[in-house]
Amino acid sequence: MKFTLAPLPYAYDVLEPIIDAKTMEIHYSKHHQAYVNNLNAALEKYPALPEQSIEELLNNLEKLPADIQTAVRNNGGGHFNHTMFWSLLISEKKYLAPSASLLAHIEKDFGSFDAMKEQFSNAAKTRFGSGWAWLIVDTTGKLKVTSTANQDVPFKEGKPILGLDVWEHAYYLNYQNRRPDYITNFFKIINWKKVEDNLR
Ligand code: MN3
Repeated sequence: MKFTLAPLPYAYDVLEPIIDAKTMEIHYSKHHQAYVNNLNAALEKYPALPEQSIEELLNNLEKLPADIQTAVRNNGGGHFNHTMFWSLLISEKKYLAPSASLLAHIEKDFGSFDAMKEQFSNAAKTRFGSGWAWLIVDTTGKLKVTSTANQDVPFKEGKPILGLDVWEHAYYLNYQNRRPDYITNFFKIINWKKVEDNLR
């Protein structure tokens, strides 16, 4: 079982000035690549493990040999989360707002788009240390905001459809300690079409 780093779906500088090219380059080619390498290194110890998707691995950590569970949780989570994160960012204008049906779903579960944005932003601001803020859909179809520490994926709460990396490596070159500004600007580069695809 071996995972690979998929090509970034756009150039490093395409999200400037919200996410600068240097941050994108380091984040993708160093941090994400390291998660993939470390995940593969852990799995290489057990070549007889059955072939699984990254989601299957992360949903069944307790079935893995005990000595690689933490490495797979951290690095497999890092691989899954970053792959999703890259796909959710966009500089094109046409998907920068949710469709009418997605907006209706958000309004049903949060009251308004702004209420969801506020909950999400608060989750991202108050996640202490490193982690992620999430918009998820639970098993009943309800949208919820949550956050996780480190590279944990919120599969136990539901399916993630939008995630924001709030590790300092994601924003420090450009924003230093201004995590709230990074969060505000993130909402200007969300591909809501992709969020809706994740919901289906
Ligand atoms: Mn990251």
